Amino acid sequence: MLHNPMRFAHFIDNETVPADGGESLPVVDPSTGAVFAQIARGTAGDIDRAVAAARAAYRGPWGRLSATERGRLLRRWADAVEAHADELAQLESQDTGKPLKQARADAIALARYFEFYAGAADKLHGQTIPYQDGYTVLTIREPHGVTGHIVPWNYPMQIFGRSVGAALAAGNACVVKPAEDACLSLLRAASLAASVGLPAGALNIVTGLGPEAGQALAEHPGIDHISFTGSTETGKRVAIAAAQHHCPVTLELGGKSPQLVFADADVDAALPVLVNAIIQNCGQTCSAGSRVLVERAIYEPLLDRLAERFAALRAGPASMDLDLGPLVNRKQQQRVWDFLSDAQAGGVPLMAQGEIVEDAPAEGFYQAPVLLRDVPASHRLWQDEVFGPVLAVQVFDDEDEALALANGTAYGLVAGVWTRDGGRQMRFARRLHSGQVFVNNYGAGGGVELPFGGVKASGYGREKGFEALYGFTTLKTVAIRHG
Ligand code: TXE
Repeated sequence: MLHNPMRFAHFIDNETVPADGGESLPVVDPSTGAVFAQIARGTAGDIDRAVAAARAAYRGPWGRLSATERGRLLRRWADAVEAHADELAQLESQDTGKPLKQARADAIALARYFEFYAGAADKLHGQTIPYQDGYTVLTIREPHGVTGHIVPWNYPMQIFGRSVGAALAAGNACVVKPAEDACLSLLRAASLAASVGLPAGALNIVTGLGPEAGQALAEHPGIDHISFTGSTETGKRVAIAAAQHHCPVTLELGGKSPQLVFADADVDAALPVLVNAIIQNCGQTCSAGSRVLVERAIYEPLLDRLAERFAALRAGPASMDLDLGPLVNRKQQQRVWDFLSDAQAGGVPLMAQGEIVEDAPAEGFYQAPVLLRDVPASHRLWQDEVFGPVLAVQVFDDEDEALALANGTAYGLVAGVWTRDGGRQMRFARRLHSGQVFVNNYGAGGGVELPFGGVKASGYGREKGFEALYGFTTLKTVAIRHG
């Protein structure tokens, strides 16, 4: 059997494989704080084995498939994921604490990634380039070979889908290291891939700790490209390890994304979006809209309306499907508490907060959503990623000040601007320093088709959309002199 409800092994060569060192790690349910499963604790030996399986697949049956056949396999995988969406959602919801409806949306997004890349697989092609007389010059897009994928715990299915879907469509064989906090849905999705006929070795998953299995993957000389999503610090470590063996890297490292609301904005449309952008997944979203900047003329009334909404929000167990589930683990909960005590120490005014429902287990990692106003630009709550349901709000007087505040952090992943003024929409679309800009909406990371990634400390390279396929290929130029 490929999937055991209590003990989960690695997935290598379409088989379940126990850890090389025989050790396992506990899996904790964030809603209760209780251990409910065990995963294999991967070692460098397990990574070796997975890389060898991927290399053999790349040189063998998987590498010989046409782009159209790869696309058909991804399409069948998409259908299998959709058919098992409830089961995948259940696993991911218990594993991460996200409310069931969010987990179900993520399972559907996983299927959608495979569907998108299934269609794109045989539409990725090179060019012919006009050159000197007597030459024909063409470019060929080739897979890197064996790609490594280090996936975080906040959106395991979505991040796996965008990265592995594109890598496989482009013809690579993959080795995935999910986060130790959230691997169950990915192991199940891999077994579905095997069941629809994905050749053995094309996709391998090694579970385990970041500094062990993750580091071994980043350092492995048999890895030809790494895509990493996670913290800025770990991203740097991965890039340094990859540089030792000349391995290209795509880094998606989170953000401190602003939304700017001008006095002429449609505030009724903006309000639910402003709230959802910070509470979705309990604020543990790389593209969370964690800062809101408001033009002075509507500052107080908008704050009042935000406060009313925050006060009505409820956090509770994932299975209750409330506005928020728990945070993923104790470490993340402590991180949010540290930010909040700094806010208190710095005299940042608390405008409103939601509630944790009474029957939420005391050992769960809950955090009520918090609204803070007049947050100084110098405060770490304005500058650093909290990765929790904490919204920082500040006022501005004119476009220049709004832009300086919005761009004035180390990050640059996503930004939103709310205004009816067409000229201003374009000015901000151009001048906001970030990988995505939303005008009169805020994507919060959604949009399978939309290239996604950051500037500055938010990383480099692009995932999602057609653009990701360029990242998962290398370009060869062929110059033919024929006279
Ligand atoms: O991240 P890590 P953590 C941010 C967020 C959060 C903070 C810390 O602010 O509060 O990071 O979270 C693997 N070599 N984001 O500690 O360490 C690890 O096993 C190779 C933003 O969980 O970056 C996991 O699979 N891999 C973010 C992945 O890296 C290593 C999502 C992410 O873990 C490794 C998550 C190593 N030495 C956190 N050490 C986003 N951009 O959405 C760890 N890992």
